[in-house]
Amino acid sequence: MSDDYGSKNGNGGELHQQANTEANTLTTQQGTPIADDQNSLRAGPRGATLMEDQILREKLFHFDHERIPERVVHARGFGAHGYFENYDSLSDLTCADLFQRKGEKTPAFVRFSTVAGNKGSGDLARDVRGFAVKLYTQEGNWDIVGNNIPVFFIQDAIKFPDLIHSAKQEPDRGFPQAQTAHDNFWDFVTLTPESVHMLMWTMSDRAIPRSFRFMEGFGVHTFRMVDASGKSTFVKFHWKPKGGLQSVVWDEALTINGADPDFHRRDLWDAICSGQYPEWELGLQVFDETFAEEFEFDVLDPTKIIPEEQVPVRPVGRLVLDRVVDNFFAETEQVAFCTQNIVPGIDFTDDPLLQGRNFSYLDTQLKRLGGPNFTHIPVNAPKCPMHHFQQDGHMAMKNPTGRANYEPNSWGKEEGGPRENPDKGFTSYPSQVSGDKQRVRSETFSDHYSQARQFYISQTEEEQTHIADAFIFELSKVETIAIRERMVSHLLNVDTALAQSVAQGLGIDPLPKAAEPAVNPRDDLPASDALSILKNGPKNFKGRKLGILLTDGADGDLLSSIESVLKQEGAVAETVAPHSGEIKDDKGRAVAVTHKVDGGPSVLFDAVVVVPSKEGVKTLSALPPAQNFVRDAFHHKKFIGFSSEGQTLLHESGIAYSQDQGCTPLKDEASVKAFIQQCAELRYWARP
Ligand code: HDE
Repeated sequence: MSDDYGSKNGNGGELHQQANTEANTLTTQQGTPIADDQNSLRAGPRGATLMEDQILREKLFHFDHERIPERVVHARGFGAHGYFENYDSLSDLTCADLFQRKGEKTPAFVRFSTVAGNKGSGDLARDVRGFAVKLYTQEGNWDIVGNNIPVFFIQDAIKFPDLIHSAKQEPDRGFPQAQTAHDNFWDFVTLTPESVHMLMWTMSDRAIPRSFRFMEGFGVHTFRMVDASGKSTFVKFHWKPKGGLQSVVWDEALTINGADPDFHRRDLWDAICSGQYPEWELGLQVFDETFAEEFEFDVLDPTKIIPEEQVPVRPVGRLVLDRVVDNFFAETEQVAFCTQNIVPGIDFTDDPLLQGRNFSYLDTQLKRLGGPNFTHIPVNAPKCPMHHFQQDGHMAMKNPTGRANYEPNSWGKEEGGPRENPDKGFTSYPSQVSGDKQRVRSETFSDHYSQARQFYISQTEEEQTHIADAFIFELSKVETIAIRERMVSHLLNVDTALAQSVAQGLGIDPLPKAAEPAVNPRDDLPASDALSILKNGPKNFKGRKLGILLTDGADGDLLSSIESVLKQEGAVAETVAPHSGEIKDDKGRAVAVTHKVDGGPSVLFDAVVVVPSKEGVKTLSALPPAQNFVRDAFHHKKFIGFSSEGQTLLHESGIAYSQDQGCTPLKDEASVKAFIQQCAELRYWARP
């Protein structure tokens, strides 16, 4: 590691650097060259270590302080750099600088995360995903700190610590980790009916995305856009993945967490490193005060959506992630998102959750990053000019020069430093504020079930089954029967069939009485296709991964066809074989093996093909992991392609492939092409 702070401050560091980098010599933090980094200083070869060893002490001191507190929520995350490209001028809506010019690119840093798990937890937990975007605009950093689900569990910030305490590991035993399948969570949410809508989302496949690349992002709250004349419009932010939506199924999630707990971070890293830059479109739902007043629900209530059928999403630009981090700690761990980081042209609303967040994020950065100068860390520093009189504090890296550190001052234009700018500067939208000071929840926030029902009826049958299964799984881990019953009593206000199937799965008989609603739920809200994942899947196999199970002597022509079709499609493949290293195909060509079969289960892939040799298939058929590879793929409704030799493995594994339209024989390039086209559907849902 080289340290160039000295040279930046112009205090003579350049000279030292020269001396040390010339020889590439290992040094202490103070720059002293180190002669021996293998042995500490001892009194004789077998004697005690000497306190005098300043090199040992410095090294251990630094090591002992490597950790900073992990985020209290969203601890597990992964970030990448990219840019936002504006499609067209939005000056009719906002004076925000980044939206003024067509084609303008604004640098961005994005961090995806789970919420409940600790930093080292698995990526495939059933959980909300954070989708936090920092836009380094020319008029300051704008953070859209959103999630992959457009609503939240609670309506008021004062309940956030309770929600998170209940979701995280229980305080006496310290488990379970990274999951909500336990009594405390379900106790809290069933006593908090405003959570019911969000629970429908977290029990859906939205909470087990296949990849960060294939999930939506939402700003959740209603924000304002303000134009140059001061006119304000309400707006909700949406990030729509160009590659379409995709989730795994629960059984896959369980296995992936063991086979590759870093599945999501590896996926993002691999995609960017191979030049397949993930992309999202930023969409706006724009509406005015009149719509807000007429809408069935309160637009300040973060447990509600505005259906896209009512207010269409207008695409305004694209977000592209094209650069991985150089250093995980420096960037992903130290990045500090703050909801209150907005820019001229963007403003808050009175959403009570957003108001609480605006206090909380700055506060948390002080705790995590240890001082008020976290904007000096490169990933947090604005990329536009900055001039202010804030000074000193821990780790101050960018220190003002000159005499003036206050204003007003009379030191003249040059020496006196920056001045406020009423024309360009941020001005809050002058919304009317009045009311009695009181602790109260607006009655317009009290319908907790109608949109939960709307979400449910918008799902395909398959997705509805997954929701019921997820409720059953989670509640089956809840030991207190009364809590399970309480959840069913809420579901009775959402959809009777859903409540019945959950009750049946839990062995609850008779059904409890429906929970007493604050206001009667409506059953006239129409289904919205935008709420289903399966109705918004990809149109091709681009960016997806094929698993190729093969052996020595595999059909080289078929392998070449697979390779070329995947390349045309923009998809990738990994190979799985009985041994590591490489295999030789029947043309003698060496093919690198990505996974030995017991370390490469089919859950890691979007579709699979089986291409062994005649001899090789005997080996595979005798290997339980190879049998599981195809059995799991079949059970998870994946598309399976197979050569004539590969068919034997399907047969030996007891798979009913012959009548199954999702199992396709591969002979030549044309059949491979047809197979990959079929794979765009991602799963053969018709499989019983
Ligand atoms: Fe957060 N949230 N949050 N949150 N949140 C944090 O900030 C908080 C909420 C979200 O990748 C913390 O830097 C309160 C909603 C994301 O670094 C903390 C409330 C939404 C991230 C915090 C909420 C989010 C955070 C923890 C209720 C979706 C990760 C560490 C009033 C719209 C950002 C940190 C990253 C992180 C507080 C509710 C999204 C403690 C008090 C709603 C994506 O400040």
